[in-house]
Amino acid sequence: MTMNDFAKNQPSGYQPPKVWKWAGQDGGEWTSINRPIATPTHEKDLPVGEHPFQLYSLGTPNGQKVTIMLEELLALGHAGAEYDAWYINIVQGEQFSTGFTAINPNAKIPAMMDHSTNPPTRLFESASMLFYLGEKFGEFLPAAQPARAETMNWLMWQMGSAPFLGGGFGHFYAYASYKMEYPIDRFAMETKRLLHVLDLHLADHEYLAGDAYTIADIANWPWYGSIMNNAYEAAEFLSVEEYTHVRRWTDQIAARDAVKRGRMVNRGLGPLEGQLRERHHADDFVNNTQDKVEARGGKRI
Ligand SMILES: N[C@@H](CCC(=O)N[C@@H](CS)C(=O)NCC(=O)O)C(=O)O
Repeated sequence: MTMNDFAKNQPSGYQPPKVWKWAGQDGGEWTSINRPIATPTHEKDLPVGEHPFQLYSLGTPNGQKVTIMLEELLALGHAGAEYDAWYINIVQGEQFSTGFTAINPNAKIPAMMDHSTNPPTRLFESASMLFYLGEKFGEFLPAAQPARAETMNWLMWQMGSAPFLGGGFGHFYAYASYKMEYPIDRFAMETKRLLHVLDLHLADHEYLAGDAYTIADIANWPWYGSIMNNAYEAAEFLSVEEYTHVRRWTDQIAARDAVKRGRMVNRGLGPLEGQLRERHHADDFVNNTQDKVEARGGKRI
């Protein structure tokens, strides 16, 4: 370890103990769900609807990737992509049930089952789901090289970079219970570098893998598009409008109907008419948005 001036540590004088112990440490807004262990907290089976795909998720950027992909496939007429989307409240720890961790041992949304296979196939990690769906339906994943490799390059780039945006920048800038200059500087620097990587690439590519819209765009848009649109209320802080090509790509993808639908599914924040907590039928976008469900005293139709 590098030598340091303990008086400058935070809190002042802090020295890491020899062995770290769990003592309910402050994790800002996420304190109640942070745990250093991976065992489930409670017994509970998950509901199963009638469609081939059963999605257990929440409308965060990682959740939106999958609902956008499913809505894009349905828009192309792939009835086999019909799905039930169940709402998992991660703040209340619903991801730690026995039913959920049987699908995703990592206890994070999204988790999904494909019941059209025998036995059913479990899916965890959003990129794994996008790749699985892209292969299964032969869509949004180019068959020919080099476009296929380029799609996978940008898909994996998204998976590697998102923790710096969310767990890094978002956590320290927006969620931590007090502001610390060092991590905010470190992760703002990295977030801006990642935006610049994207901007340079999109300057001469319409989409991430080239001319065609692919799972690489579907994975990246919920993260980088939301940063462009003031996620963590940090658009000004990060000077996002410098990234003009990312702005063009963000707005172009946001205009797609399947994207507009996909980002409503399992959403628990924002205007009630933009939240479709559970999705079981295409009609739910008309009948069961949260404003209408609440006006009926919680009843779905
Ligand atoms: N690499 C995972 C990340 C999933 C993830 O971080 N999910 C978050 C919400 S966006 C979660 O479930 N957090 C709950 C927890 O940490 O307990 C993926 O892309 O699927």
